[in-house]
Amino acid sequence: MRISKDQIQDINNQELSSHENDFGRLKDQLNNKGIQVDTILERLANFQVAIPSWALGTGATRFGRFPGGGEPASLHQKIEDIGILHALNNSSGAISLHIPWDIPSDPKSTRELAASLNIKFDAVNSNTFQDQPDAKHSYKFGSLSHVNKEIRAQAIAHNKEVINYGKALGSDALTVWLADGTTFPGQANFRQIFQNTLSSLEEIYSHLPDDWKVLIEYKPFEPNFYSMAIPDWGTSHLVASQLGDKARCLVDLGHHLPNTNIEQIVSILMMQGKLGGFHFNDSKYADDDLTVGSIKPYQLFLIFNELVDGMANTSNSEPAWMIDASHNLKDPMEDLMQSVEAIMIAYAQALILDRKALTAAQLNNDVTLAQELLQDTFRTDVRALVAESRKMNNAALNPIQVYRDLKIRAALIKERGNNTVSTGL
Ligand SMILES: [Mn+2]
Repeated sequence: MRISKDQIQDINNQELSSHENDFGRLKDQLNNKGIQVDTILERLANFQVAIPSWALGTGATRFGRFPGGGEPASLHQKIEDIGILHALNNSSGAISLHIPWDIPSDPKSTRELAASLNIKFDAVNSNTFQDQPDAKHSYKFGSLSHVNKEIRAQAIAHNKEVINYGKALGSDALTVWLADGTTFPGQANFRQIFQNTLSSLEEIYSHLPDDWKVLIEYKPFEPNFYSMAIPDWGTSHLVASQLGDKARCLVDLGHHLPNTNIEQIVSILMMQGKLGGFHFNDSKYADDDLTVGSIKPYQLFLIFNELVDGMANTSNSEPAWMIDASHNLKDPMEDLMQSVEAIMIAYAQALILDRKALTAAQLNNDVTLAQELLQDTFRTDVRALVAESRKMNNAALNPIQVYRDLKIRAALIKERGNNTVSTGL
């Protein structure tokens, strides 16, 4: 199903005068600080966050899954759902495919459908953390790091196949996240795990087209609980450096031990030109995959502060942005809209920060002023700014409200039924 610009405009019109009051006030406030509001609106409008192909269905914990109805049953239905999101929020103009959950069997028609909805193909993701029904070998004891060369070869071939699918769709990056590691001390030799992983990645790297990147994701624990093959940004950076310029690190917010200073990692990776991808989610304890900004919005702002600073002051090209969260309780579409909104708010706040004043405070060791500048920015309600950037592009002033007013979930259930199950987690 699709929604029209007219449907969105009709609902926007009911909110228009209230929005214009809010935006007018904020614009005056920002103008008084010498901030170029038009430039910021343009940057917000251009910012696109990829939706992973598996995120449109209800996720699950290891204890159970409670599907919500009307889930997309095919890749094309998933793209249609992202089309609805993008029409509503103007910031979801990309999809990130997970293979083999979403194999594009007819790339031409898939490309045409996505183009008609103004959706691009972001990084493609390989999956060697599950065994596939037709697989010759099991990944129970690892994939790219496995002690058995034949099993490594199967995992390497899978990654090359994923690159080929991505090429057919116009993607330009491969994301590799490995579940490889050990759960008990003594299970394997750390150096051997690293060397096998690196040499497997070298083979995959040699299959990358010239204008492609491979993004190396890291995670400290889970599913393995003693060691992971690529546990942290240092190992990811080591691997990416050894592979070459087309290899970059990928930061996933949930893939850090509690209280890790992620903004510092972002800053240093960008200084090195090595931050290639970014996965958004939020967490209270570990890799909880919660809605972006639902637990630690100030941390999200501090991270965006470094991302914006890095994009302005380093040669690091813009990372591939993706939401990597699981939607177990809420309607996945509503959850994704909340996540995108949180991202846009943090981005807008980072854009309005007075960076000159912050630099001056840092050079004067004025710790109090530095904190005042950051917190004053974080406490500025920029929601009207984000809404205005949507309005300028005929998207919804309030995406969730329009989604609910148009009764989109009910229409999807009517179209697809209550029992469709989306491929994915
Ligand atoms: Mn991730």
